[in-house]
Amino acid sequence: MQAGISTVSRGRAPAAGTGVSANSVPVLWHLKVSNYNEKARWALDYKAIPHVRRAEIPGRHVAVAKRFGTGTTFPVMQLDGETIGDSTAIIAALERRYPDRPLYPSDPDERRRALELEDFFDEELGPYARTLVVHHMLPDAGLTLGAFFPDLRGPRRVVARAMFPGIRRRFVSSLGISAESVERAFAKVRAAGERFRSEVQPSGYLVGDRFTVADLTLAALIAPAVAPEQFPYPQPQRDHPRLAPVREVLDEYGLIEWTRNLYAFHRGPSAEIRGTPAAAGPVSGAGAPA
Ligand SMILES: N[C@@H](CCC(=O)N[C@@H](CS)C(=O)NCC(=O)O)C(=O)O
Repeated sequence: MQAGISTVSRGRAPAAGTGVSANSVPVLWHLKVSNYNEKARWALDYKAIPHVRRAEIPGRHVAVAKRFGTGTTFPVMQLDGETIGDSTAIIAALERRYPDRPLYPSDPDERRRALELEDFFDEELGPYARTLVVHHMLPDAGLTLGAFFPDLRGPRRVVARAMFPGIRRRFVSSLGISAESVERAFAKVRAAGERFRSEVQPSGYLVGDRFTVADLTLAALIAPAVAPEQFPYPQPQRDHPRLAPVREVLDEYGLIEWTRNLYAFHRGPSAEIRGTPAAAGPVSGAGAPA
């Protein structure tokens, strides 16, 4: 989504139970595995902005986002009394509030190109890369649960495994996974690969000769398929044979190596403030996977 047109709620009270004022440090409501959530996290970490993270369960997050009044998607960020519900708008707000270590180029033409590429990959790649990752994981209950519900342990994991056929159906229906949508997703990922090839500069970056929001967006959106070492949460799909068809397509365009290199050079340490109370969503009730 283009900067400036996402939903923002102003002056909302901080979520009950967070123990953190929405006016003190940024609070990121996120999903650990998700590509758009990684995009927002990476921006916070790249700029070394101390922040609090609240992880939600995939599926349950939709109700949480609705309660915030920002739409139905995560990530959602609380910053300076505003609640922002879109990764592009989150990065735009961070750029304004924390201009150091800019992700936007200072040159106006380069800036326009970087924002255009961010929007292109958000709209034309992110949802399709997600479809392919989920589709290829779903036949394997352990792999899917390990990636999407990394905090499930012991008896809760046993229950989730028993309920997995239902969980799988929810993933399929919420993402609209079918033979046609998977075929279309492969075509979209190929088209994004072509765009990458035509835009990448001799520097190795998409715009000019330094890391920008365009690089961050592309790498974050395919990170669940590439599973780079520096991804901050468990990636049981790393090198997993089930994901091989997705990796093969990305590899045709050099995107596996490019993403791994970007992560190695630019995905620095986390700026998360740890030790705050565990996730306590503004909505109670059991999570409904994806
Ligand atoms: N344009 C949004 C897309 C975010 C998005 O699609 N998030 C997914 C998780 S990866 C989601 O929350 N989906 C729930 C829904 O579509 O209702 C952004 O950039 O933040």
